[in-house]
Amino acid sequence: MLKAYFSIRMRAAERSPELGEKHISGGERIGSKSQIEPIVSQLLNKASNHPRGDADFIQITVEKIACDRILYMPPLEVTTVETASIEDGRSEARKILTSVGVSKHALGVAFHLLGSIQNLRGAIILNSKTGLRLDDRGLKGIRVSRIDWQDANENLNERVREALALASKVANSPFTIAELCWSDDPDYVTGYVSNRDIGYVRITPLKMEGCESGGRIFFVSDEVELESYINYLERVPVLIRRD
Ligand code: WAQ
Ligand code: MG
Ligand code: MG
Ligand code: MG
Repeated sequence: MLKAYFSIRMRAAERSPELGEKHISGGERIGSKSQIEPIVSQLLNKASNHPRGDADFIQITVEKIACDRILYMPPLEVTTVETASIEDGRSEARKILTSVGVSKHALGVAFHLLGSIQNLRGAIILNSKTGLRLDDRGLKGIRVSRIDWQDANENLNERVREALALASKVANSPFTIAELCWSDDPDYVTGYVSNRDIGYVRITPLKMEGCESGGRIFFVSDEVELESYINYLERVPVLIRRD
């Protein structure tokens, strides 16, 4: 019998007078039946004591996935660029994204969005040439889900492990030109740019400490088949493993 796998997802929010609902934290994991309990506990822990605030709503979803649909792929290669200032960090990110075909205009849109939105739950899909937003999800965005490492004991900290798995899944789609990310957590200033050719390029710092704006931008090609792209990101189960 094939081993059963479960998608285990968390989202935490706080009621906020200004924002209505403020996004605190989210998480997505895949595990076998015996891993459900420790994973739920890890996700609950992640939602609690969060620097974005005190969650007063936490939702955990556990859902069986068809294991014959799981795709396996290797992680992107990781490099780190340290710069002297946020300005330098962002200009490094722009330089790299330009080199893989993202237009100046699309970069302007992307940096404006990530520098101003403080309450984004998922990612924004932008046409890499026109900078037009292609998804219609507003602040919900597109949440990459059904993603994890096959082996939990990768020697990386939890945040990097999570972000690298996500970026590897995103980069694996032929429609992805590149991704730009920095955290919405006020205490985390490292971000990254990634795609299948450049790998996962961590850049630090990309934002100011104390700042709650951040998110993810997926730059896509003109050829994108939006529905199938979003279905891949949200629903196709992916386990990351080294070859
Ligand atoms: N799918 C799509 N977008 C997401 C997801 C997801 N599964 N998870 C987070 N986001 C978006 C959402 O807009 C969040 O507000 C934003 O990204 C930031 O999420 O190598 O920690 O979990 O040192 O705060 C990158 C660098 C850290 C890690 C990113 O993001 C490293 C990070 P956070
Ligand atoms: Mg989060
Ligand atoms: Mg995260
Ligand atoms: Mg966050």
